[in-house]
Amino acid sequence: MKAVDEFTIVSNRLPIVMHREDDGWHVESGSGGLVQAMSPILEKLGGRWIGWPGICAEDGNGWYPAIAQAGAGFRLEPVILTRAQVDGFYAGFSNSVIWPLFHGFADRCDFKPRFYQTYDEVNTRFAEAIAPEARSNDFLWVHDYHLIHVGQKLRTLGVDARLSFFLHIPFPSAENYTKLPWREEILEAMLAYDLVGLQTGRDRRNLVQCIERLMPELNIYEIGEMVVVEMPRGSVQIGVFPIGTDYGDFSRRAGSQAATERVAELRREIGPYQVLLGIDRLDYTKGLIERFLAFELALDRYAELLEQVVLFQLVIPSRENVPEYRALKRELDRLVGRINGRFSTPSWQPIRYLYNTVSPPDLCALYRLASAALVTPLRDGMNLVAKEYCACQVEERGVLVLSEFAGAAAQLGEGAVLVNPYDIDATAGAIYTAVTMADDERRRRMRALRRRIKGSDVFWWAKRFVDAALEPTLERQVGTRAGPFQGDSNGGLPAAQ
Ligand code: GDG
Repeated sequence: MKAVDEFTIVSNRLPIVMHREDDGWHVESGSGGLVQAMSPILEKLGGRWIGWPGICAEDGNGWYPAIAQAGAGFRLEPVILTRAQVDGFYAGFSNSVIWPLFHGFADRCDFKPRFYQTYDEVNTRFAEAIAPEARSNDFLWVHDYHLIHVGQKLRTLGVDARLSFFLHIPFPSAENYTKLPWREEILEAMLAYDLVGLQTGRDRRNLVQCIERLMPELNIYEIGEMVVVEMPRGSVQIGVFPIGTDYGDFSRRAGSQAATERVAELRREIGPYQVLLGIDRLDYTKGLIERFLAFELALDRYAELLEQVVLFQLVIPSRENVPEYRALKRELDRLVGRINGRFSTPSWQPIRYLYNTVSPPDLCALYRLASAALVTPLRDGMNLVAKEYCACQVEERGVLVLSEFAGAAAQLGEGAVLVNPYDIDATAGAIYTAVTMADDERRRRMRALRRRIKGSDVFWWAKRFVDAALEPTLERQVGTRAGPFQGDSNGGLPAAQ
């Protein structure tokens, strides 16, 4: 394997949250899937993390000393953007074009040309921040849909390090992707990396179909676990790398004495009911409306659930400056009010709804306490909540109700109760199945899920990705025959993808 001088992680947000108080700026560690996944790895390996700190050029630079002191075992390098850049790049192109399109919601896209221009400009800013310190032997790993163009910009700036990219969200079908006015530009930018990683085999099939359709002159074939696309400057590998969670940490925390005490406290606060748990960022892709409707239908249909179950739904505030998200929040508030109004009794309220974040210890205690987790997104790259829930189920009594449209379903389909979240009727039935499932079946399913999640945790994921980037299939397999791309590979992973 090639020696690496330095690891560099690049993502839209630095893994911190900054806030100003009377005595100056303060830094806290951030939340979200990417932070959960990357922090332990960089803490272990050292290096630098480059990203936007969440504050704008207009806020002055009094925050700088606070950032310089933060970062556990790695350097944090902020990319400063103006408010207008953040608007066009983050709220605009990233979250009003790529996010909806890649999750299959083309009619929610706002294809304003100025959004794309700002996206391109901000990606250039990122590349300019990275390039001066980048060396040939560095490992540069760019994350997610906000920064697809960074690799191409780095090449233009003469950076010759190996460049890798991982897409945390789904890659859409060619039918949806080709609606994008900048479809060639985005695809060309993805093919400027040496390695492109996707969450599932389905995402990779979609990407390859888009390349075949929009760039028919390119040669595409399969070697080992990788799909290889030959580009004029060299070949690009496209791999399937389902992201995992830090299983060991979650299960240790959930099994601790502190968690046992917190579970008992929560039990006293919530009451003697079976807890159905939902934990999601505020987002229309997470299927929250459909989930509440399914829960309402279950209460209507199965009288034995009344005064027996509580849906504990935590919604994490997110993207509140995007109008779509504000409208979704209003709709959720209305729906929760209606359902609680319809079914509550003096001693029981069917939905406990928190629009907030909780501390990591509380998160683990909730995961351990819940009889079932409702993870029912309409589309999701992976969904780490599904995996964290199982990691924390140390007593192996919980049931995972999982959408077939979450990337996690490709790995966890056998142990989970799979649902089509658009089918409100069937989801209501799945809720009933979960609540009434016999103990031995719960244990059998949860044990299988935990084994699977433990064996493909976040460190397994990162190692597979880094190995693939530093020792590409083409070098590892000199002499083996390459086959044409068949379109049905699951990337060498054991489960159907
Ligand atoms: C993207 C993709 C993909 C949530 N609430 C609290 C809290 N969290 C943490 C969870 C979990 C993370 O946030 C959410 O991760 P997800 O995977 O569910 O979703 P996205 O944020 O949309 O992430 C997704 C992921 O990237 C990784 O590739 O799986 O498909 O959309 O880790 O634990 N943490 C704390 N308090 C909370 O209140 N401490």
